[in-house]
Amino acid sequence: MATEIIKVPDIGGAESVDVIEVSVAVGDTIELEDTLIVLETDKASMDIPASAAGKIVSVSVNEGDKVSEGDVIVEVEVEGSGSSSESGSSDSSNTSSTDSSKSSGSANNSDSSDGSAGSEESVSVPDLGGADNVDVIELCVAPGDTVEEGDSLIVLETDKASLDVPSPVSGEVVSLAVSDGDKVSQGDALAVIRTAGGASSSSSSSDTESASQPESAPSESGGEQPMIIPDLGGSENVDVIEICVAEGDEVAEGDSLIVLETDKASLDVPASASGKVVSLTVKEGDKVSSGDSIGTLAIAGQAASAAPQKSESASTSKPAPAAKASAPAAKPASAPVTNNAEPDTSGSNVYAGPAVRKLARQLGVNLDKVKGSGPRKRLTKDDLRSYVKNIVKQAEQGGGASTGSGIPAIPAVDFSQFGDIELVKMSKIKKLTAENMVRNWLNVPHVTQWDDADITELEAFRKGLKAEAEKRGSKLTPLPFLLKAAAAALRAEPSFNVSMHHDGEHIVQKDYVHIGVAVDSPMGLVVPVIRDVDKKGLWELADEFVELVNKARNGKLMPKDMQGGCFTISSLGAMGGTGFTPIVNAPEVAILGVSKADIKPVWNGSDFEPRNLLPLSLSYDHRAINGADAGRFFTFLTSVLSDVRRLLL
Ligand code: CAO
Repeated sequence: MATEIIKVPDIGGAESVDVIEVSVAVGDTIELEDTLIVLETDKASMDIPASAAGKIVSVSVNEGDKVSEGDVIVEVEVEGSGSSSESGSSDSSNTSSTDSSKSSGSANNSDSSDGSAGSEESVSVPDLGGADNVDVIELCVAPGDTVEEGDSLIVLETDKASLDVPSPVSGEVVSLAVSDGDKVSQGDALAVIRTAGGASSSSSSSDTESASQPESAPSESGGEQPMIIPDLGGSENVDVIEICVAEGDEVAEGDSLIVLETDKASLDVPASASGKVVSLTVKEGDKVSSGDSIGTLAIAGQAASAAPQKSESASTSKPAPAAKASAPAAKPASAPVTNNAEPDTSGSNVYAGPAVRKLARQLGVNLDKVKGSGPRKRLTKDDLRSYVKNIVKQAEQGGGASTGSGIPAIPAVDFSQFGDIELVKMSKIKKLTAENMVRNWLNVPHVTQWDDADITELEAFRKGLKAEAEKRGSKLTPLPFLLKAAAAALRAEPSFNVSMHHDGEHIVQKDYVHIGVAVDSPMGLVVPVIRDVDKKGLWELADEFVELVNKARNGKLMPKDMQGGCFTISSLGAMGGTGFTPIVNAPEVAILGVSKADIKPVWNGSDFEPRNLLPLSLSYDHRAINGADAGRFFTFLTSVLSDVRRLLL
């Protein structure tokens, strides 16, 4: 049977890396690139993908193990292709190879100082991440050109990437040692640049004295050096998912500058030296590649940046800062990810694999807020899921952590510490009501006005109809009168018979008058709607209302019975109270609260007269309705209730 052993590939030189997740088990069928295990160093977590498809025969690692390049991960039974083979370790090419030893490759570069006057710098090809014989596809400068530090000298192209090689110094190009179409490797002579003086004075002077002094790093020019993305193992256009520093920040060597994320790994890019961030040219969401500059670092002391080249005391050539190469010889201000064992001091101490980070970004979750349940508090997808589930649940309950408005959550309280309690399940209607109330309360800028309607005559009229009502089998409470009066007021003051259009640009003016009435049912508060109230008589309204109330209390209301309202009446008159502020039932723009009518003395100009006063409160959406409109509406409403004959007008 054909089997294949998959080993830990090149993990950038890191040794004994923690296995934090084993994603497969014996018997699993895997596809090419499926994640086998997840590794985590101090600075990066990375998925190790399958380099073969098939059925897992054995798994050689467990969660918590430590592995290095070449260790066996799994054995896979593959279809076809005869004998057993191995993959991973040395032949794997999809992980980073941030081998800092490559950075000293400038030594064999010949001294191209031509002995002419002035400070001349010999520039050599920097570390190309291990690539050799790379095509020169463009010459960006010619002898006689003036270049600034960082300007491209040439463009190289491998089969994986094209990369600019920037000038390490400012000055005049004296000569170019390469031509278009040449092939170059690390350390090859590239150009001679006559510096303008000052900036590279230390190295320039050494040049003229032909190799008697060690080369100085470019950072010594003014103490600033670019922060360069190290070798990303061939990955290009990698997402910047986090910026850990800001301009002006002091960083210590090893501090995270930014966090990157590829499909397979998330990794911190640490500072290669201590200093102050002078400029930062990337932002979250940008894409970067190996060698890209992400800003400038003012070095605190210069020893560190000069260090990599000191050993090459015979050389006066200056390798260009590795724009797209790994672990550049000029030691830019970002170091290879896996070469730094410094603790993360960036404050982003979240341990999460790339898949978890990706999911978090898709869900808009701030990982800092999620508690990790894995080793070293590492976040798992389950942690993320339960965090999101919890938030959604609380939001659905109305008063929870997230109302979508950024309002802080009401903290959870263990009430049992104060006495006996019982948890009673909320009905669906109660939960929906809570949700609607929060939504309406937060979305609608409420204004509430109060007034009393003198219903002395109305009540006399209503009581006079009692016998007739009984005969008809009807129940005539004040509510049908309120419905009729509200319908008339909506017609008289159409600014109340509107909704805000969702485009934020329009008002929807309605030419129908459907009114909802809040009904207290055993399941919770429901609002059945009576249609065309303005076209119906009192008896019809009374009967229809009773029918709807019965349906509501028996749980028989259909969704259509509760839709299309233009205005709502909420009556607590039968229960008592002198006033309350009803919440607008959006997308309606107003609601009438009805409290308990009572006989009160009213001054008639010469005497106090006992009158039956009905306390009313009118809440409205101030986006749609102005106070003056509300005043007119309310005055009309109370006058109609005071003299129902006006309904005939
Ligand atoms: N003042 C004094 N008495 C009143 C009154 C008022 N405002 N409103 C009603 N009454 C009287 C009625 O006339 C009736 O007495 P009679 O039988 O002697 O005529 C008695 O109170 C009981 O009325 P009712 O409750 O049977 O009927 P209703 O039409 O007044 O109300 C309903 C029906 C469904 C609106 C009411 O029962 C209800 O469920 N209200 C709850 C509304 C609610 O919870 N709103 C949310 C508040 S927060 O927004």
